[in-house]
This record gives sequence, C-alpha cells and structure tokens, in this order.
Amino acid sequence: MAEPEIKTPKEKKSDFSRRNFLKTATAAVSGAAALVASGQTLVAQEGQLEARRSAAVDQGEMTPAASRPGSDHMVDVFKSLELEYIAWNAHSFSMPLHESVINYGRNAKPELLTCLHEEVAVAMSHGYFKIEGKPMGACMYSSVGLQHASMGVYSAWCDLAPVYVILGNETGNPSSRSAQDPALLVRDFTKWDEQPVTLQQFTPSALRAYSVMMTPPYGPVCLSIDGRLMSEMVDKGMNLRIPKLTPNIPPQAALAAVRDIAKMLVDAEFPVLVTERAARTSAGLDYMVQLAELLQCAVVDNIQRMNFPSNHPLNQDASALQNADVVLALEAPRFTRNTAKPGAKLISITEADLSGRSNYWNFGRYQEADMSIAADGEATLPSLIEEVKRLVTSDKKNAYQIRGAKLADAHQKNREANQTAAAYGWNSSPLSTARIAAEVWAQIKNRDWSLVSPSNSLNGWVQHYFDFKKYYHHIGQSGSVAVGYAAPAALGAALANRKYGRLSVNLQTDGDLMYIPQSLWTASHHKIPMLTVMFNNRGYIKEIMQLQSVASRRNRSISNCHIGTMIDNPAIDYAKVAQGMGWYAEGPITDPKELAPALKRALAVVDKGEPALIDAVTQTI
Ligand SMILES: Cc1ncc(C[n+]2csc(CCOP(=O)(O)OP(=O)(O)O)c2C)c(N)n1
Ligand SMILES: [Mg+2]
Repeated sequence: MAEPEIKTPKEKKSDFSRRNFLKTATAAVSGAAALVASGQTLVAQEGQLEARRSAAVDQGEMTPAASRPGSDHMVDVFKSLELEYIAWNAHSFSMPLHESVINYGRNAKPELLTCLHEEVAVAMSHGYFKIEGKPMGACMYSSVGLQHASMGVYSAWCDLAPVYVILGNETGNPSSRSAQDPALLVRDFTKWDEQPVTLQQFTPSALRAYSVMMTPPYGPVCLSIDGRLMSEMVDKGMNLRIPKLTPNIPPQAALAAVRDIAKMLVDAEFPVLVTERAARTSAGLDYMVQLAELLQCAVVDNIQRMNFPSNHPLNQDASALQNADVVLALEAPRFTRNTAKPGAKLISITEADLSGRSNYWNFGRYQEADMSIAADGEATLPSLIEEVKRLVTSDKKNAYQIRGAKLADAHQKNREANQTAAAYGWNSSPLSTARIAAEVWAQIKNRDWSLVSPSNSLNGWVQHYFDFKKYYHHIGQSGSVAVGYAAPAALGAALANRKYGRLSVNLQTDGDLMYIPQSLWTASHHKIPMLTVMFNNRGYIKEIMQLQSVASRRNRSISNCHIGTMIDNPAIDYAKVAQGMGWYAEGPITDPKELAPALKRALAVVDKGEPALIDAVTQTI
C-alpha cells in the first residue's frame, strides 16, 4: 500500500513581529511572557524593556510604579512576615500576585518555588517548618488546587504544623475554578481562614492568619485572595500600614500546679516521662534531657518529634511503664493509663484541649488523669525543672543515681538484643532493612546530617542505628500516616537544611513516592541537595501484611495477597524515574556489597549541591 502523502502546512506569519514587539511598552510587557522561549532571550530583552517602560511612563502610556497594584502591597506584607518561600502551582487567578512576587519582590523572601502539584506545595511547607521552625507559603487555585492539596493540609493539621495556604480566588466572575467559600473544603482541619473583601482588610487578615497559625497548638491556615484585590490599584487614601507582628506567648501551667507536679515526680519511686511532641522546638529537647537527668527517670518517646536523644541511657521502651507509679504525659494526649502499672498516677500537660476543632487522630477521646493541665508542654518545662531542682535533696540524688544506672543497663541490653536481630539476613539479596540502615549510617555518621523522612522507617532499624541527638536530626513522623506525605515533606526539610550546609537524608518508601513523584523535579529545578535512598520493597508491604492476616484468620490461602498490594510486573525503575527529572541516580541495587560504593558516589553529587537517588531493592519485611 502506498504511504499517505504528508502535506507540509503553509507557514503562517505571526502577527507579533519583533519590530511590533518593541513598539509599545505595554504590548512588550504582556507579549514577552507569551513569546519568549528561553530564559536567556528574556534576559537579553529585559534591558530594552526597562528603557521602553520608562519611556512609556514618560509618555503617559503606562502607570508609574508609585501607583502600584494591590498585589505589590501583598508582597510587602509577606515580606514583613518574613516568608522565605512560597511554594506555588501556577494558576490564572493569582497571576497578578505571581507577577508581583517575581518582579516587584525580586523573587526573594519570598522566593517562588515551582511545584507540579498542589499537594507537593503544602507537604513541602510542612517539611520545611519541621526544620526551620517557621512557616512558608503554599499558593494555589481556590477550588481545584485546594482539592489536590487537601490531604497535605490534613497531614499538617494532624502533625500540628503551620502552613500558610494562599488561595487565588475570583468571585466577581465565577468559574469552575473559583469558589464562594473556598476554605470550606479544609475548614475541618485548618485553624483559621479568611477571605478579605478589601485591600485594607487584607493586611490585618494576613497577619492574623500568621498569628493564629504560630500560636500553639500550631496548625495550617487559609487566606483566600480575590484576584480583584490583587489588580486593584493602591490609592493614596488607603491606609495600608503594616502593623507590627507580636508573637503570642504560649500558655504555661500555673506555678502552684507546677509545684504539685514537681513534688509528685520527686517523691515517686519510678516516675516515667511519656511524650509525643514535648519538643515543639529545639529548646524542648534540651528541657526534656534536663528534667530526665535531674530525676534519673525513664523516658518513653513515641518520636512524633525529636523529643529525646535515641541513645540516651534513660531512653526506654514502653515496658518501663509497667513499673511506673507516676507518669507525666507531656504533650501525649492519647496516652492512656492502662498501659502503665495499675494504680499509677497520671499527670497530663497538653495544649490539645486548647484547640477549638476536632481532630480524632491527634487529640483522641477523654484522657483520664489525676491531674490535667491545659498548657503548652515546652513552655511549662523550665519552671518544672526549677521546682524539681529545689526539691531534690542529696539523699534523693543518691537514690536517683541507682535508678538511673538500672535504666542505663536496660537500655544497653535492648540495644544488644537488636544488634543480634540485625544479623539475620545481613548478606541477603534483596537487601535486609537492617543492612540498609547500617550502611547509610556508616556513610553519614561523621557529617552534619538530618533525616528528612520519618524516623520509624526501615522496620525501626533507623532508630536503632542512627544516633539521634540534635533537634534537626529527624523531622518526626507525618502525623496523619497518609502516604504521599513523605517525598514532598523531605524536599521541604531539605530546602530548610540547605542554607545550614547540612546533609539531608531521605529514606524513601516506594509506595509513598509514587503518589507524588513529581516532587523530584522540584528538587532538581531548585537545586535542593539531598540523598534519597529508596526503601524499595516493590509494594505496599504494610497492606500486604494486613491482607495476609485477614486471609489467615479466615483459614484461607495467602497466595493471592499480592493482588492489589504489590508494585511489580513491571517493577518500577526508580533510578530512571529520577534521572528523567534531572537527578543523579543509580540502581536498582540488589547486592548488599554494592550499596556502600553507590552511596559514596551519590554523596559526592549531593556535596556539589544536587539531589541524588540510590534505588535499593529490599526485603519485604
Ligand atoms: C493517602 C493514603 N492512601 C492509602 C493509605 C493506605 N496505606 C497505608 S501504608 C500503604 C503502603 C505504603 O507503601 P510504601 O510507602 O511503599 O510503604 P511500605 O508499606 O512498603 O513500607 C498504604 C497504601 C494511606 N495510609 N494513605
Ligand atoms: Mg513499599
């Protein structure tokens, strides 16, 4: 059969010749974005544009900079809040603000970060906060963008992390992407939201959003901005003064209550400190160590945050609670006394009940306690430490030393038992999870490192091998246990680590990455250095195990349980996925001996300021 003839269409002349392009400044400014193919061309034209702009202003064709658009003022407000970054997914309603950020604000503080999905923008902000201790912005379309982002907002809420969600909306000209009340979508899991209707209202709304978000318990907020306010010209008569931002002092327990708690702890035979998030900042970690060492008491940490050093001799597993006569639950509102020795007294200090909204996962049901204080744990610790110091006599100190020595012994035995367990399958192919944790640790231990993924990963081996001491050594868990959080949160944390020159290490599960793989591109685009090691068990292993146990309980075969749970046939080549998005990547690695040399090569790339991925194929358990 004869091949069909392919006709070349006649070239059409563009209406927009280069000559026309420079003819009027207004046309040039709008046309540049449409026509310019590369950044270099844009730079070359920029000088000519600038000259044309001032000529156009002189001739009355353009408005002078003094009468600026509302979005410039918004940038001033964001600058006053010291937002270092706004993670952004481009959308038409916020184009005026987008333009102000990159041109008027010179794309610095805040710098716009290009995200290829709104969930990346929010989770990235979540992870950034966990290292930096301050929020960044995440900007998206009010209806369709926020729907994509909603799980990320939910994770931030569950994890008590502030994220400043900025929504571009358009109410004057409703469309499928606008919404009458956009924040409604996430109102059940945000702390506060607002949609100012005038530019004057914008300023106090933007500050209030910041203030609410950063008052413990922290949480995400939504500021919805109508495009009309962004384009409206600032009138001299408008009072747009930006007020001073004064952070709220978090509530502390009253001194009388603190004295009672100190007495109970000092007089107890076996006090135990239990915590989820006592360390809201790095100061909380120092306080926890001080209090535990003063009392030489056990600390049971469920590591939602970096609350206590992992290798500290007083760090104990939950079995310590069986000896407790007094338990102090510090920001552990879900702790129930039935895991402690019967009759143990429970004291709870938590900000949980201070939050006005429901959060089933994080805040749980009623916590039965003998003493319950609605206050911020970290803010209360300094006075508690002082009161304990006053009450500890030298006799007590001696008794405490004996208690501490016994705990150190138990800690050591625990570690040794783990060491024996780690030896199983050490040389297996695919790799054992213990082996990966050990190999990664060997490569990073002499550096200034930060684990930017959940620290309970690799079947708990990370907690065993890594020596978590400093606050930034781990960012804790997700809060929501939602997959699709870890990859972009790691990216945000790595971004925050970048300016401190810290090595960011991401132990990345395969299932999680495939929810949101485009986060890899943002890392290479913005040159965010990080080492990602795939914990690639080619499946949803937590799910397969559950499915197997359901089948076993029903006396049925487990041989079909790979259906719907394994990510195999074809196996995903993560090195290729990453390379396709600009990463240095190696793998799949199945021989454990190959892992260390590959990690070294990847670290050499990370040291040059770029991301690198090693795909390690691992045992399923
Ligand atoms: C948003 C969301 N969807 C589904 C789940 C159910 N789920 C829990 S763990 C898991 C598997 C995750 O796979 P991976 O990240 O590879 O971790 P692995 O279980 O293999 O260690 C899934 C799908 C979830 N937690 N969150
Ligand atoms: Mg997996």
